[in-house]
Amino acid sequence: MEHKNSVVYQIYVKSFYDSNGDGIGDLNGIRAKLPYLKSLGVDYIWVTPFFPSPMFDNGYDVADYCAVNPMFGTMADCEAMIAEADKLGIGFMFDMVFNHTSWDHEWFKKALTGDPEYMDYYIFRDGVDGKPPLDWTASFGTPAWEYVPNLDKWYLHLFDKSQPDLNWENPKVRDALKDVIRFWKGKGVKGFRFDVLNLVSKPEHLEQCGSGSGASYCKDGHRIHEFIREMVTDTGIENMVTVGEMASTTLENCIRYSNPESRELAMCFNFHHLKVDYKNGDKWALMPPDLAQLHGIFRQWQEEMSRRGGWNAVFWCNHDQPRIVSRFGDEGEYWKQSAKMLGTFIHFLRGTPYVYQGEELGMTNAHYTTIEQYNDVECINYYKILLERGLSEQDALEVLAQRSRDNSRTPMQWSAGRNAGFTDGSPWLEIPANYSFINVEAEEDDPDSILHYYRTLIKLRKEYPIIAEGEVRFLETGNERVFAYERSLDGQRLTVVCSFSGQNEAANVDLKPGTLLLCNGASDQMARLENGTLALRPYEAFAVLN
Ligand code: TEU
Ligand code: CA
Repeated sequence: MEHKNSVVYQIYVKSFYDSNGDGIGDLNGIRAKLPYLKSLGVDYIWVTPFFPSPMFDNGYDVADYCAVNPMFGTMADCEAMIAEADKLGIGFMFDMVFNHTSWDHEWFKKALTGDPEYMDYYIFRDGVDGKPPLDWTASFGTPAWEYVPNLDKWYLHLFDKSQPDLNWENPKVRDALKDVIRFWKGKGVKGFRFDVLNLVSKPEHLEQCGSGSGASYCKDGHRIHEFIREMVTDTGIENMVTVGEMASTTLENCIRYSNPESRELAMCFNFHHLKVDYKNGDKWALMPPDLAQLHGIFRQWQEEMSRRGGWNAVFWCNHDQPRIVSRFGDEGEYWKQSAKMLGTFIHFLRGTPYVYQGEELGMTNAHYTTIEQYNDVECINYYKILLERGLSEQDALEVLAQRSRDNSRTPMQWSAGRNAGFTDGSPWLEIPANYSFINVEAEEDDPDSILHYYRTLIKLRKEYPIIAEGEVRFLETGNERVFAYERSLDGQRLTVVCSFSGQNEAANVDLKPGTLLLCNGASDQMARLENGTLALRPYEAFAVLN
């Protein structure tokens, strides 16, 4: 399958490139930067929602699935963007937010007038003694049910209250969503990303659920595989690049979602590896990453998916995650080495790698120090919750500085010029000061840059089939800070070693002499073998082919 050999680049449109000086990235901005993306070597671009939206969740609250938000451009701009990418051999993947609509969507507006046909597009229930039908919390920290006085009913929203959940039990809803896929397919889109797709099948006996996180009751629901297969086969997208965002899913389900035999999706995102620094599973409680756990998760998922025919998206970054170099790497002395090491680890794994805008530059967290600098609804809600929990303002801001989704949403750093070359106007979100040296222009000029290293990572996948197709096996290194794995194909072997440590480390890896495909230091700094033990420099990474 073609997607195994591909690399996907994710664009957060609002922060990518502003073509008209209003401080907001737009579709013509993407168009203008297509040559840059071509030079990077990526095959697909996943672009986050740019559809009409009141923007309570920055576009993940869609008011019309088949139109363009004027803030981002016009349908003509969109068509031109698709056509120009096509000429360069790059395909677009559009982001389908099908678990919920915006409350500004015409379906929901009709539902609110009491029209029974449209009320059945959503999940309305009676309350219990003036309280919501269930004591559920939504993902952004609020209750998951909202009261509508004129209907005397409550509706379910697993995210913001401006994002009412759709009722997938209603075949009219499923059919309407299929039309959206057909619409964009008709415009020449080559693939789709499905937002929180594994939450769409709600529990059969909703009223009997317990209390707690609403999403935890809805994940991988009883009709989920049926719904996905129906959507995919009815719209004829089985052979396109499709990826489902699967919140808190299981390995078992991910294999089923992505195994070609089940005719569901090409691949899945899951996030288990990005929770290893959540204290007691709480995103808003800080803890250094548990590397043993991180290793265990990768080992289990990689090996099982490989053995049983599943396929995953492999990634560190997206628009919901803090920047990886700030998180599992080092922003200081080992900024370059650690960013390259993290890229190496992901790109040689079994799966389709995703690069999130700016990751290829080693962009860092935002380092905001006041609540006014933030924009995202989730972190603004949680700031209040953290204060209610008794944290001081300073401690709450420290948590946000590490966990806010805005860390990844700061504008793309194109140059050391005004506003990092992102806009001529004033940027909608503040740009970190380090754009003076972390930017595309500077890194184009530096042969040793993170940007050039990512280019090489992407190119190697095209040159060595073992990277796309090989089996994977994790190796015991005897050091929990040093990860090693082996890919194998037709008698060939690729050994990848990555140190997740800011110190010198020793590790046991049975390394046979071979061709050094890539390493993140000067070659004389490459891992040294002493009596069968590897001596590794801080954040050292390399790959050897035998
Ligand atoms: O995210 C779904 C999701 O569960 C998260 O990644 C979520 O943002 C995080 O767990 C909160 O801690 C998707 C989109 O990627 C996100 O931007 C949207 O806000 C969300 O769905 C709702 O559409
Ligand atoms: Ca703009």
